[in-house]
Amino acid sequence: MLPTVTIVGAGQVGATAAHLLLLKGLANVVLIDVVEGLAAGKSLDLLQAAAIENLGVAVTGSTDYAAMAGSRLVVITAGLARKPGMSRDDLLAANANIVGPIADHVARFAPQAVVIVVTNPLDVMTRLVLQRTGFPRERVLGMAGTLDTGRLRAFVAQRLAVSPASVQAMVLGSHGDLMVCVKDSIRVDGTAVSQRLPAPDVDQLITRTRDGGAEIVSLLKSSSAYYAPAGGIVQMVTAILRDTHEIMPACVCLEGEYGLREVCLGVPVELSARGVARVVEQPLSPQEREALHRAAEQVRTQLK
Ligand code: A3D
Repeated sequence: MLPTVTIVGAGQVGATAAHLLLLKGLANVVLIDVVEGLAAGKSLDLLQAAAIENLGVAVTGSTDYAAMAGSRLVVITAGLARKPGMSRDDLLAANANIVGPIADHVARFAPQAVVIVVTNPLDVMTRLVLQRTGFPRERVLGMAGTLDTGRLRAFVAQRLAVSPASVQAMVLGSHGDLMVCVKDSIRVDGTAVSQRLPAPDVDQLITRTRDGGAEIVSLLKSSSAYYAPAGGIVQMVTAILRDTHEIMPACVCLEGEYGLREVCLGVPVELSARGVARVVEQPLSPQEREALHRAAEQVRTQLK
């Protein structure tokens, strides 16, 4: 029997992630949204899309948080998204008021679930969910690093006209201006990117990655990105449901790793059936380490 994944927030990111999960035949999906009829309507549409693909998956939609009972994973995509001119931090107060109560519902109805937080500002919301659920840190993760890494890999692959499958990278830190792109981690067919591109070109691709969300917001105007964010969610969900032990970046509460404590930040983690099997300490240059600590300071300030 397929496991159940609940997605709270049936908007652009949530519904797209549901679609991808179903098409991959990974899970049955429960969609929950406060807007009457939205989750129910989208789940019917998704059920029919799955039938066209001959997939016998279950999809239901509800306004009732109790519908998440028995879920293996809960993904939180509820909340406001950015509009042009807004930073992710502008969403802080409004989204904390949405995500806090949702975390209480998760603790009540899905006490054994692994939670993936997506709502922005991501690092602060992940910490909020960790505190409000009281779950161990292994079971509360934030999704941003898989998205940011995907963006960087896309730009490098496009620039060099190679397959993204040939490009490895690791983007850490905070989801925003203080993201930390580990330059030594960028490799093309196993070779350091510095051997394929001049340093200013690499820096330009890193800057475009950092501003990747804003670039899309300025084009779409009425919403932020959702296809690649949904892909980032499904990459993490796949590793957890299939117990792959893959290493990928995720936002997790640090307990001494990288010299940081009691702050949620993007770092490489090994993902398994129980969530985070291990935080991986990747070698960083002094500048990258300092940038990670600066990101931690900013997240702490926002938390206050
Ligand atoms: P949107 O399409 O507006 O969907 C949000 C949905 O949440 C709407 O359908 C709302 O009705 C619903 N909602 C609001 N309050 C509640 C509630 N209390 N319970 C259940 N549902 C509720 O936005 P979106 O899908 O584009 O983005 C959702 C969130 O994800 C935003 O905060 C974005 O900033 C964030 N986001 C994060 C990333 C990261 O990489 C971290 C990427 C893309 C979007």
